[in-house]
Amino acid sequence: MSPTRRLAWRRLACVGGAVALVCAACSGNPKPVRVVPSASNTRMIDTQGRDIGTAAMLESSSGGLLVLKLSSISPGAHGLHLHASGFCDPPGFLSADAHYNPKNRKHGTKNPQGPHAGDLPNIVARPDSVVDTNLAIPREVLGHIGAGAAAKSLIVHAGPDDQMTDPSGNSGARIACGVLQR
Ligand SMILES: [Cu+2]
Ligand SMILES: [Zn+2]
Repeated sequence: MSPTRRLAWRRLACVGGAVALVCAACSGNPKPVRVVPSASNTRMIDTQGRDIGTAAMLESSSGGLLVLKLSSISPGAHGLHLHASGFCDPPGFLSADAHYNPKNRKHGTKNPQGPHAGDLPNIVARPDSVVDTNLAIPREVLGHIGAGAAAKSLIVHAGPDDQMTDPSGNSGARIACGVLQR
């Protein structure tokens, strides 16, 4: 690689904190991180259909990193899941369907019969109602997110997910949604 190209790559790889974090995480591994096209930049909406932030997926050979930036989320912990259908119709987001669950498991990482493939860790909104977090998405789950009919929805719930109670961890209403595709 020429010095010029190397410099260009370094500039590209270090745009934004999230990408820089990926750089740091794989500093012992020379494999480049592929940043997927803008189609994966998901707009997140609330129950009134208002734009409240974005979810972007960065991919590497080991899986995905979901970069989530939201505002107007009540402070504290909130359940977060991949739901089976790529539809976000407010106000109830019921068209998103149930948690993505191709292996017919029960809900929750603490459930002996779980989890659903779409079960993700709780996210925490700060006192200023902002969520700014990065979540690892296992490669096998990432592989199930496609375009069109294979899109999935990312749903934020009103309360925390107990990672045990079927089917949704007692996490309450669906308060934000975005369609993930890649
Ligand atoms: Cu959910
Ligand atoms: Zn679940």
